[in-house]
Amino acid sequence: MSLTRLCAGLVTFALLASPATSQAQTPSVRIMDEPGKGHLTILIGPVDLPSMVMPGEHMEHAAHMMVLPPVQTVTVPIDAYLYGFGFDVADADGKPVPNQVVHHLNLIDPDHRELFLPISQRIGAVGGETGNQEVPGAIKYLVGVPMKAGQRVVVSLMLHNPTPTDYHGVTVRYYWKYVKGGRRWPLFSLQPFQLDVAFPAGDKSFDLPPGKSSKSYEGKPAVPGRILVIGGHLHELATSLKLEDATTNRLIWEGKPFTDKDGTVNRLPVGYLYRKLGVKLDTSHAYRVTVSYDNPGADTIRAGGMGVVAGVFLPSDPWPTVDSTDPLYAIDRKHYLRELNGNYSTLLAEEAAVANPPKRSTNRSR
Ligand SMILES: [Cu+2]
Repeated sequence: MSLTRLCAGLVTFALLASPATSQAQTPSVRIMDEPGKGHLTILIGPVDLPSMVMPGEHMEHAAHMMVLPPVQTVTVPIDAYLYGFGFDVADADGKPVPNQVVHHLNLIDPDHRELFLPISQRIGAVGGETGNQEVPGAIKYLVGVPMKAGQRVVVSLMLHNPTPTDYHGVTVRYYWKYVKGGRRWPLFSLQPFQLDVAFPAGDKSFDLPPGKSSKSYEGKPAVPGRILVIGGHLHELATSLKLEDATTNRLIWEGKPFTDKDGTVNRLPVGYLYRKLGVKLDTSHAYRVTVSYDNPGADTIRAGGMGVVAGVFLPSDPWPTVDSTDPLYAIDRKHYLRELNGNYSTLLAEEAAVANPPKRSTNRSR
């Protein structure tokens, strides 16, 4: 069994285990400005990562070694426009650690909404297969994602170690490349967006039945504008990820996963749509993300699937603020803070149980 598929299967297990690990070290999350490099850097660690690979043993036995540093919120120190990102991992001695130890890193802005849903905005996500990316060429001097000093960012990281080597004192360093705010340029403020087949809330992984299957989610954008850059994330055995205008049945983008020259599976091409001035989104239309899988085995792969389109959007209206009293906002926030676990229907059931606790029998002495 391949590591990628296995690790995907471990996600749900790890989320249910609380606390995930007993660490001798206390990992922290901090953000810092590195003006010399033009980097706004988020550091998470240190964390010990013993190898999950045990000779002659089945990998499932190592599931408890999924490492979840606590979810923390940091405050952006400067006004900046972001035009790219990257990440690397180092051990206690500063030696490089393979990027594949990062299972998922999610960066969430709790004060701005998503394009297609009234939930917190996803402003960054990487996994071991994600390369470093930036807006190419001179475009970065024309566009950027605005960040304001004082803005909050929620940082959620899941680590594992599918390599045969133990790593100690591991720190993950995620950095945004930026140009300073307060200039005449960038001229255009961009917004990141995601449309996930497992929206509106809850765990983003789902089971893969044998054979061909697909999963979709549809939403309407809150503001009109243009998609300039589009890509996404999926898991092994995926055959396609696409975004369509569901109102007109027009295909906007389709990505077919490929294996790159380094042998990394599940890479998706990134579409730079600005060459045709982007793809226009209309608030009266619904847009649909669909991921397709083909599982050649006889068994369902638990939590083996994932499918999310992510991109950069040029809104033509001001970006709407969040309504923190919206029930969907609240339930999504509890999920990313790991206060609630499970898929959307599980979350709804848990919320209902809290609101209407089952009546206790009267003859029980408590
Ligand atoms: Cu995934």
